[in-house]
Amino acid sequence: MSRLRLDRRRFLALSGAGAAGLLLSGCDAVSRAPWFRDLAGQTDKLTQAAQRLVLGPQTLAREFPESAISSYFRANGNTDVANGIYHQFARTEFVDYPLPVEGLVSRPKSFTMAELKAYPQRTQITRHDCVEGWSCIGKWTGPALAHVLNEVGLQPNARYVVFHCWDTFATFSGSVPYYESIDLEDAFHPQTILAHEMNGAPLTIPHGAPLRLRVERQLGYKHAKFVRSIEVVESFDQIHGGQGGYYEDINGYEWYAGI
Ligand SMILES: Nc1nc2c(c(=O)[nH]1)N[C@H]1C(S)=C(S)[C@@H](COP(=O)(O)O)O[C@H]1N2
Ligand SMILES: [Mo]
Repeated sequence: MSRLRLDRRRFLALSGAGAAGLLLSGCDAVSRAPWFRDLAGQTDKLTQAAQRLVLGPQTLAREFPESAISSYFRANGNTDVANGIYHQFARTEFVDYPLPVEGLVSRPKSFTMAELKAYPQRTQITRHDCVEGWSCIGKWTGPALAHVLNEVGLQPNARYVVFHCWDTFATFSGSVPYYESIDLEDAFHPQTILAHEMNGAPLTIPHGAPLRLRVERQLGYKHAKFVRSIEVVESFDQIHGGQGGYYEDINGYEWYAGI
């Protein structure tokens, strides 16, 4: 994840001023910028492939002892949902909450919370790293996403798993929903869970009740809160801004946000 960002406008200004040599010398800030890689005809797969070459596909994110759990875990991004249907579910502690899983699956299905809780549960104490520069350690519990995907069965052309969320952000082009996506390698990773508990208690609304993704090898913005539905796709070109996530579309954040 490049923390040093240079936007397109500034880059063009720089190169206009004769600083194109910067580019040829392979300046890191420039060559790591997402728009530059697109410009160069490459994609996020570069980062992804490089990280996986070094770490191997099944590397686990570090897990911590109970004593390391942060006494205060910051809630970030949207901490509530402006949607009446969502709040109807909230009023009854989400007992009737449905989780539809659709798209390139063989048996589309709407899961109940009871079904999700009936799968083997995984509990993991991990560090959440936000791109803004803060971290907190928390304990998360939920079924591996793999159980859900195996139940619905993936079609041969399935490549990405998209998480549509209940909350929205106001942008210049109107109100847009939060969403995120991951590839199948992360989707089937053992630490990728649909968490319904945080620190041993049901997930609170600020932290994404009743279900939020934990995808532990990536930065905070990939961890979709308030998951409303899951869609399996071959490409996310046709979904919202086409970059695979809200922050990817709006802020140019990298799709693969490896820590
Ligand atoms: N639906 C939704 N998911 C989201 C966000 C959001 O605004 N809406 N913010 C993201 C960001 S930037 C971070 S750091 C984490 C914050 O999770 P927390 O509130 O439990 O700390 O959620 C991520 N997932
Ligand atoms: Mo974040």
